[in-house]
Formats: sequence, C-alpha cells, structure tokens
Amino acid sequence: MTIQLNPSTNNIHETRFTAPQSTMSTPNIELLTSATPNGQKISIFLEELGIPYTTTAIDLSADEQKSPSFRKVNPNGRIPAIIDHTRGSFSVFESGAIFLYLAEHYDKEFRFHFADANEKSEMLQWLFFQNAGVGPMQGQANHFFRYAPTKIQYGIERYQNETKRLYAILDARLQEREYLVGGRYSIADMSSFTWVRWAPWAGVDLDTFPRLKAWCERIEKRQAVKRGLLVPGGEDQIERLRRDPNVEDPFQKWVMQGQKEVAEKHGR
Ligand SMILES: N[C@@H](CCC(=O)N[C@@H](CS)C(=O)NCC(=O)O)C(=O)O
Repeated sequence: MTIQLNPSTNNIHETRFTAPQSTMSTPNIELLTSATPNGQKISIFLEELGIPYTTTAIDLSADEQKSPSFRKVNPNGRIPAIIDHTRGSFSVFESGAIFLYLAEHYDKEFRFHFADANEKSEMLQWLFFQNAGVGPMQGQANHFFRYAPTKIQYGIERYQNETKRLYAILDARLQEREYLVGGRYSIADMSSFTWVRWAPWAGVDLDTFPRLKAWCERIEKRQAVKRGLLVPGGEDQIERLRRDPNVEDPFQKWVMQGQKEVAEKHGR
C-alpha cells in the first residue's frame, strides 16, 4: 500500500467527537500507527483527550514505515507519528514528543499533564524513563526472547533482567501512590502502561511486581484505554496472547526483515 498523507483518502478508523475544547478550531489529527506499545500510547491519549482523529494503519510487515512518503513524516522510519492538519499539517514523530505536542495544544486544561513546575518536571522524568529505559530495554528483551534466530541466553537474561530492574523502580514508585505523578493519571502513566502490559511478550512475569500489576489493571479499566488499545485494526494482541500463549506472532516478519535490511546497509 502506498501511504497517502491526505487524510481524506486513507482513514480507516475515526473516533467520535466527544469533548470539544471551546477555544480552538476543531482538531484534525492524523495518527500513523500500528498495534504495538508505542502506537497504542498515542491512540490511548487521543481517546482520552476525546478530540477527533483519523488513523492511517501502517503495515510494518510490508515495510510501509520505511517508504519515502512515511519518512517525510518520520525520518526514523518508525511508528507512531502524527500529522496535525489543524496546524498546517505540522508533523511530529517520537512518542514522547507526540505526547508533549498533543498536551500543549489539545489539553489546555491540564487534564493529563501538569501546570505546576515540579509536577511537570516529575512527569518529564517518568516520560524520559520510559522512552530511554523501559521501551528500549524491553524491546531488546522481546528480540532476544522471541525473535533472535539463535537462542543466546546471555542476551535474553541481560535484557529481561534490565526490564525487571526498571519494573522494580516503577513498582517502588507506586508503593504510596496510585499513579506515577501528582496523585492522578497522566501521560506519564500512559507512556509506561502499554509497555508494562506487553511484559509477557518479553517473557517477564508481572506477578512479581504486585503494585505495577494493580496499576496496570486500574488503567486498563478506563474506557478510553480500552478503545485506544483497539487502534488501528480492531484487535488487541495482548488479549490474544492471554487466551493462547502460543499465539501466532504478527511481528516476526517485520522484525526479521528489518534486521536483515539494517545489516545489509550498516553491517560490515
Ligand atoms: N523511540 C520511538 C520508538 C518507535 C518504535 O520503535 N516503533 C516500532 C514499533 S513499537 C517500529 O515502528 N518498528 C518498525 C521498524 O523497526 O521498522 C518512539 O518512542 O516513538
């Protein structure tokens, strides 16, 4: 599929307009995404904001994220990305940057972020913690546990243990609070939630982190979260995994293909 960047041609999912904010023109956000933890973070936030958005599904197994048209939006060739057609089709990539952009422009009432300087700093600390820690480490745990063609025990343990170390930090943070920052649910929680939810994919048992597990279940009950997890294809992969631990892997092909391409281009 060639990715069209014109929202009127490629919208496979549209949310209802539930919570307009009075001082702005109607938002028109295009989310380019797939059903992975990084993609789901942003669909969850858009659902929580209740602003209208459209979704362009990016087929990772067909390498659509590497197409020239997609790379115009994200030169890094990865989902998620957004195009804000309300603001001159301004585009944003990197999930952390997308959170902050959407918060600045579409959460002026600070429902999911913070005005107070200290709370804002704490929120940024946990956002960076996810983007620089949980995501990359758990991503590598997924790779060595699930995809590496040769089973390298050292790699599996290195990244699973690092993921567990990071989970222990989240678990300790949740010892005396229900949410990571400021006593309320925010983008800091959304950011780590989708990754923690995918723990079994990396072979990490959430039962050993009871507060983190309870936090995850608390967030999972939210209606906006339930809707966000179904974007873009209407199916929640983790529900499939919960029903059948031997579920067919929808990501195998793109992970291995991507690996081969990077090796061809950048390997010796
Ligand atoms: N740091 C990036 C990571 C994005 C990322 O790794 N996305 C994955 C899916 S979760 C992807 O698009 N992978 C496709 C590929 O590697 O070709 C972010 O937070 O947005």
